[in-house]
Amino acid sequence: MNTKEITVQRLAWAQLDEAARREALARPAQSRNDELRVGVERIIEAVRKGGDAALRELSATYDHCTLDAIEVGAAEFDAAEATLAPALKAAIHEAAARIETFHRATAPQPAGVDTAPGVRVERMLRPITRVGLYVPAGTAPLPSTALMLGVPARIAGCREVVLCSPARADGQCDAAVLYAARVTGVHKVFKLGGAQAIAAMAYGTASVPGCDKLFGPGNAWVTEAKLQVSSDPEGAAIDMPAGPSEVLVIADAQANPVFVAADLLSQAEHGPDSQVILLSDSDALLDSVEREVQRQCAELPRAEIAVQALSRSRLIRVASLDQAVQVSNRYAPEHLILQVADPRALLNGIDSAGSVFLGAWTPESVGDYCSGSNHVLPTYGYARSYSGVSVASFQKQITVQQLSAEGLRAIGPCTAILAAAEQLEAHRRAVTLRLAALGDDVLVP
Ligand code: HSO
Ligand code: ZN
Repeated sequence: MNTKEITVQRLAWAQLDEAARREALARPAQSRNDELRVGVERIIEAVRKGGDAALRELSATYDHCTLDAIEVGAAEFDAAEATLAPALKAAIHEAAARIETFHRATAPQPAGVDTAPGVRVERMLRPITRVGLYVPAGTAPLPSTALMLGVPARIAGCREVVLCSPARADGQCDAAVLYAARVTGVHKVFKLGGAQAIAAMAYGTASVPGCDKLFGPGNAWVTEAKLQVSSDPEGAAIDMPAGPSEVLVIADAQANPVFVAADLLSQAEHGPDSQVILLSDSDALLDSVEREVQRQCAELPRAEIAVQALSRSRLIRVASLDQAVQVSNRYAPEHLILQVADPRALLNGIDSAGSVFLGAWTPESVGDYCSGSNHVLPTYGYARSYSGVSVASFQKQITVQQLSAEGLRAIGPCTAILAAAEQLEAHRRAVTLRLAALGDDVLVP
């Protein structure tokens, strides 16, 4: 394709006023329009009322496939496996092993401490019982997402792990997605996509178990459905609000423009609404990356998608790398790449980002697949307040406390005084009548 028409906006941060700076870091608008909202409401309603029959109808309408069984059976897993190249199967195992290593090492640990003599306070961890994983399979099926969700769910020990991924028109799911799901030990896989998959996992049908929490990326319909079921107490919790994928690269004069351009394009090829931003203190680097992006983009099979994403992307000249860090924190990118001479020197200043990639030899793709970190990350500025998926996302933290008589003597008066201040007399008495039973003079008010 002719990629000469690629125009990436060039800006100089110092010359922008506040409104222009806001505009420069604005994400492509996510329209939560009425059509989408009402369309998803209808699908959820249909699944709640019609169960499996509704799922078959909706799959015929939206995925153009006729489903006999909604659940993937053992023979289908075997058939899928038989079609895969040995190298791909080995890569899936290799990636799963490193994802497991990192997620085990970073899993929360139980904790306990005496906060006063005779006052023991502990935190124990329990898996969320039933979890639902969504693996998209639109223009690019993502077996890696099955690994990123299935591995931490298994480490957490979730009792029922359900996975949905849309079937193609031939009624089958992507073979690599099925293989990856099996490798992670997911319990049940369903050939379902879109809002109907989310509705099925949130409310349950005869075939699909209802789940306590739903995970994974998806298109606007999936995202809207996740938002709707998460605001219904009878629905399900969700991992995070999701938006289109994005990357912000900070590069200095010594950065290799070929590498920088490749990283920008690897994010741009995800979808037309993906966003890529480059910040540099070097005009020469910005020039050469712009040329490289044109050159490399022309060679990509998904150039058309990348060109659309690039049309909303920005190359921004900053006065210094410190200013680049400030701009990055303000944007709060899903992925942050630091292609600078001393990336660790910038790391201390980073406050908000989903995942950070340091130096010339760390393409973002390795985090997408197999370095071990998770690729389900907060987008759209949610990195200001959310973290990526981890083992903790699949767990509940339950606190436990036990006092001896000595412990109650130590902290009972503090409780009683605070309860009196809040005029909650029953709270106060729950303490004072015990202290009286211990034979203590109850001097607290
Ligand atoms: N970069 C995507 C994840 C992904 N990339 C999957 C390739 N496959 C969002 O973090
Ligand atoms: Zn990616």
